[in-house]
Amino acid sequence: MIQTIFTQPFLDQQPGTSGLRKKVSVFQQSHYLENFVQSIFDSLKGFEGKTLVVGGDGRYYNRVAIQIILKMAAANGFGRVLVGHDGILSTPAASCIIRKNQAFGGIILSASHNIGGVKGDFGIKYNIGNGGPAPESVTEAIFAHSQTIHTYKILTAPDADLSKVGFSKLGDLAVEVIDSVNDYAQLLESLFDFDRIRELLTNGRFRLCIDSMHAVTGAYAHRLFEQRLGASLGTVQNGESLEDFGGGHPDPNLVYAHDLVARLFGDNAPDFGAAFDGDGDRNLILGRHFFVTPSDSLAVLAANATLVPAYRTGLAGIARSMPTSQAADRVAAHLGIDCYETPTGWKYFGNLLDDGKITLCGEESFGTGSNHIREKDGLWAALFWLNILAVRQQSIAEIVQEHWHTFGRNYYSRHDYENLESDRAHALMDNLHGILPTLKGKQFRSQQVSYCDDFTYTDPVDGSVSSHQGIRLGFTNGSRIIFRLSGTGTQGATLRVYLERYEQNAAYHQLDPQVALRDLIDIAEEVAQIRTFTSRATPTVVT
Ligand code: G16
Repeated sequence: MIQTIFTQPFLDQQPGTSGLRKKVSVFQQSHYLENFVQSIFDSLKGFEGKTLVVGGDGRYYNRVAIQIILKMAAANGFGRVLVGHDGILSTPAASCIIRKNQAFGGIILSASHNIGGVKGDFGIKYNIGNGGPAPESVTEAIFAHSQTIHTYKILTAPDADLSKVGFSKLGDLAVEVIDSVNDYAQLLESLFDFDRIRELLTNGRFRLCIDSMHAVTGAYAHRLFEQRLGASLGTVQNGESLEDFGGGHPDPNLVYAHDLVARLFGDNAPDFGAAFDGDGDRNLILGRHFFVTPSDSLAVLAANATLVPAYRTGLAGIARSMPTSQAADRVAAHLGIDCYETPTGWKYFGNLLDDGKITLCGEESFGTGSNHIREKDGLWAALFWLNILAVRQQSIAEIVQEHWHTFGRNYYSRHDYENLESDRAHALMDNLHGILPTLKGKQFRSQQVSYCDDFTYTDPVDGSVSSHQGIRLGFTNGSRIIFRLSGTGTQGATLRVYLERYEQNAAYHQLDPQVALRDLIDIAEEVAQIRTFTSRATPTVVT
């Protein structure tokens, strides 16, 4: 039976950089999830009888939420849902499945790299039929509906059995439980030279270490690296997916992926290490005693793309988010292709990919991807690197250093001040806004400001305008400092300070980035008065 339930709006259901993310306890309030799901459905038109893809990263509350969503999809008139086995789909796999089945859209349950468990975070986002995150026009409509909602529809029925691959029915809704890995693994296999990668991984010399951080990629990584590519058993560490990610923080950076970092920077280190986040779309790439920044990773992948079967004929263009370093721009210029600068958020790449303007895209926040799906893709990035290594037969450090030699090095770092009092973080940003008009032409230490603004993006495909996307301070020598507040946190506010300096001279390519960026770090403090506004002397996380 379809029931119409009366409810009242929650005023805090505005999607952030990537969907709605809140503490589990917030989602557990009566009607909270239901209101948001109904707001999604009420914002869409023409889905009656169509297919919806549903899955999540397996974090705590995934199972409960999926059953609610299935019953609401049934009550609202979807014809079919494709749902991952046990409710599990990595974000890239969900994107792949939406595209492959020409589904109307998908609902992905994840709070990405945020901590999980009962006391952790939960999240939900809607992806459109191209497989990518809903654009701002849709997320704004969802939020608007959530502010006036007074009823939602749900089917009264026993839970669907998601423990077996197969078909069942919920009312008139066909429920198809699919293998979480198959389609996605096949897609990746079609892009890369698996024979060559297998040769590399089984030559008895090359050593690989993959860290799934007890998050969703465990099953995917076991299947791809150990079963399909012949890497030895044990290559995938922390491969068992757990609802609380084993108590860890599934954010693949130098701080939170400490196990992997310790191995790759320890004695007798492996040749290659990669880690992925909660929902499998982020990646960390390490060589022996070598960290590849996400910005450099995008640039190196672009420069070497023709070594990989899927990109053999070249790239249409590249895009990077505004705070990502300009290393990729140099490669694009060299290749004679366009490079687009978008706001932070994968959703801004969708139109560029759909329109064929770009082939590769990436962000400083450990996200890299291509036109194969419409989400960033952690395992794809690791395989891309392995394909390059298999062809070039060089180490990661050699490849990156050669890259710097050819293109120059964009020293880069991000300083995060997490869990700040929201008012104080906003006061800091307001102050920056206030002084923006006075900064142009000013000299700070060795640097002169050539431009300063609050970044506005006009989508070249549909003309939509996104403003207030971060404060940029550009200097005459190409260095940049960017300030923005994170849109993915669930507690207080997080200030991100992005620092970039270009160095062409190879004699200066081996500096510690924190040393190379010292002047800019000091200027950021001087301009933004971080200590005064936040009472913090140092950042929480430096990557
Ligand atoms: C999300 C978005 C990314 C964005 C990142 C950081 O990643 O999909 O595009 O770069 O958040 O956003 P912020 O700086 O606002 O915290 P994920 O992996 O969390 O979905």
